[in-house]
Amino acid sequence: MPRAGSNVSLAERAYRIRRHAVRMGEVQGQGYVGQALGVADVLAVAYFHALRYRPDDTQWEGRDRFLLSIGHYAIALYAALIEAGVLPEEELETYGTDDSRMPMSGMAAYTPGMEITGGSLGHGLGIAVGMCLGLKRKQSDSFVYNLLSDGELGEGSTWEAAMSAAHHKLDNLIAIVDFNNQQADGQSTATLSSEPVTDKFEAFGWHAQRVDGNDIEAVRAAFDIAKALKEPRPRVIVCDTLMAKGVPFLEARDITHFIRVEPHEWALALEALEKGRPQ
Ligand SMILES: Cc1ncc(C[n+]2csc(CCOP(=O)(O)OP(=O)(O)O)c2C)c(N)n1
Ligand SMILES: [Mg+2]
Repeated sequence: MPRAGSNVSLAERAYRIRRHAVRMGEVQGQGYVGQALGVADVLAVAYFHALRYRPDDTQWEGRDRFLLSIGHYAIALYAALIEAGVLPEEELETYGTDDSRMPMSGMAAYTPGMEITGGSLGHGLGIAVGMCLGLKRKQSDSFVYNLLSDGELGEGSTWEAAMSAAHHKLDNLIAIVDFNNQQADGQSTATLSSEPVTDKFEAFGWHAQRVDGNDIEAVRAAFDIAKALKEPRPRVIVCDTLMAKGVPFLEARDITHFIRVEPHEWALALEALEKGRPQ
């Protein structure tokens, strides 16, 4: 469970997740920092409101599984796992270096709390379906969450998994799409549009919601609805997010898939975050 008795707000958690990510970016001088900043609010709600887990026992059988399809978003998950007390904060200094438990692309075998290795895009939802079936067979009440990207909606395997999840009535599956409308070559909607996304999931038999993924209260409400729903079908929450949210000079860039900044600009990014820190 999230740390007992904690009265730290979700907004403060999101701020700290962003700060950890920027500090990791600084270690390497570059990275997928924009994704981490964009999805920080969703991760704060996931790790400090929705998920059931034990920070000191990441293999605990009763945990909810959080599957990161998108290996390049590992920096975002490390930041959340640091904040959740799964990984020590000092370790972020090793991000992306040889023998680190925090490689630039997420590896399940390296990092406690990283359930799958997800760098080859479009496989997370299929793995989630398998896990959901296995958990049901064990009569577990754990949920499987799969964070996938809007770019992954262009993969046929995602839709095969979506069809299969509905066929098997997987009410223990909650997919979260980080819809930042960016993928490597530019806007997702201009590259291969998946719109209207919620209609598509509904047509596949899912319960679908769409929220502003940078509005913590809206995200929290959507997670609550997805968890409480008494319908035998999988659920998806499409979260519209802004790449690099919280650092205006990075938000303003056209291409934010992989960010490089001048050495002195990391301090400016931390200052920008501090300005937006919740009171
Ligand atoms: C199967 C597969 N195809 C292509 C890639 C190369 N690739 C890495 S990230 C990426 C962009 C995918 O879109 P999204 O995850 O939405 O990007 P972001 O929002 O992080 O910019 C691509 C095409 C990959 N990792 N796996
Ligand atoms: Mg994207």
